Amino acid sequence: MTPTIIQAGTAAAARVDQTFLLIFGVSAAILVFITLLMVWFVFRYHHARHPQAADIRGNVWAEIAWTVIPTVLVMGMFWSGWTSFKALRSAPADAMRVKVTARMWSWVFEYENGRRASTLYVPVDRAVRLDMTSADVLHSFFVPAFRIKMDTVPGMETYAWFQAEREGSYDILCAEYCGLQHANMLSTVEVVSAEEFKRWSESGAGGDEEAVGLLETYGCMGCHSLDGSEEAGPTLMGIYGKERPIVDGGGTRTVVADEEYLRRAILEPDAELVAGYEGMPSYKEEMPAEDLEKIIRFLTGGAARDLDRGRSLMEAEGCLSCHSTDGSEIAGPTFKGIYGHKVVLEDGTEVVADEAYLAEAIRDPEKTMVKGYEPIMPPYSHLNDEDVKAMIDYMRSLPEGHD
Ligand code: HEC
Ligand code: HEC
Ligand SMILES: [Cu+2]
Repeated sequence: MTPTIIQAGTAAAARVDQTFLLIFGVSAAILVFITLLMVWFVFRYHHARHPQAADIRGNVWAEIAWTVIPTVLVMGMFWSGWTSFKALRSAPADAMRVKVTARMWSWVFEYENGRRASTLYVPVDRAVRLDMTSADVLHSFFVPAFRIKMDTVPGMETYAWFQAEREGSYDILCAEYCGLQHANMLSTVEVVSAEEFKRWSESGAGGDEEAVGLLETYGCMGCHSLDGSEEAGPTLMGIYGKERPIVDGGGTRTVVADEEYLRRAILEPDAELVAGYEGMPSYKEEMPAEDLEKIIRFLTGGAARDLDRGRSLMEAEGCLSCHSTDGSEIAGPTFKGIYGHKVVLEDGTEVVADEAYLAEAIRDPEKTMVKGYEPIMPPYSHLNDEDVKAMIDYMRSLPEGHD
């Protein structure tokens, strides 16, 4: 196995690496020096060569050397450690601020203009300060490429900062075991150009014009509309999060159009054919990854998102890390078919999941404990009526028996 070293993505990360290499280098040199010295002593002072033990006392030069050299080395390591620690902890005052909320099992990033997302978009070459907290238990925000790792603590604010030097996508992990889906508490930092970031944060989508340009260039618009009208292919308006009927043997099955689905629809259209349509050409060979990402970002953002506000809210609030929309069980009951369904509560009573019940279940989950589940759902009392309604509307759009 070859060890992979993730290239440092910030100047501060490069200093952390420097400190690490310095301490490692000094330790390795001392190890080699002491080992060789010991071997030499064993050889040199073997009793065959050195039958008479000598009593040597006092050597000013040796004492100076073994005091000064270690002091210099230790101070050097301390200096390097201290300055790189300072670089990691001193966020510039003019840094862009993003609020980070960790919860089981997702990250929410909230920008100064109120925009929320579950992926951290930031402009390149701009300092970003993250003010972090947790909505439930301890988590730890970890970006290996930036060498930052900071606990998020309920009821307390912690911070971290970075200034990315290169555009690209960097992993975010949770580094504090936080329950069942801990390993899936993943996201990314998307470092984009200043212009692209501006467009993303203002329009709600990453580079709409550019993406529409791409849809035209690749000929997608010849078969797909963005305004709801049907052409040779289904409209792409509001496609994100929609349920799609996919041909399966003689019948159809339902797939929710998430990011992966959209990617597959473009790269391997034959694998999942939308019922009622002829096939579509594959773009696997001709579309570079960056164009694909721009199109996906467009299809999953902005206008498309507004049409499926309920779903995107639930994504941003982390509901979908505990609740599925396809009937499978995660940590909580699935949302599929939940609306109008009979629910058995912990005390044995039965209720029908109408709007009032669902709203209460979201805002005050302890009051409506469903039988057979752990009381791990955090209260969402901060959501306004409109947001709750949007979520419930989305649940209503997931009727049972559409597999
Ligand atoms: C020749 C016409 C044609 C072209 C060109 C075309 N598509 Fe399609 N597309 C279709 C048809 C027909 C379907 C439905 C059948 C299927 O699932 O393949 C479809 C399905 C899709 C879906 C899934 C839609 C859904 O309702 O679930 C997406 C997403 C999509 N296309 C995106 C694109 C993109 C992006 C491009 C350009 C890069 C493109 N298409 C180019 C005809 C086309
Ligand atoms: C940490 C995991 C977790 C998160 C995050 C979470 N839930 Fe839950 N949820 C649960 C569990 C477990 C239950 C069942 C126990 C209970 O009733 O509290 C539940 C119950 C519910 C119920 C009642 C379900 C039923 O069958 O009656 C609704 C509605 C609900 N959640 C909606 C939401 C919404 C909306 C969000 C996001 C705003 C959300 N949940 C976030 C774990 C979670
Ligand atoms: Cu966690």
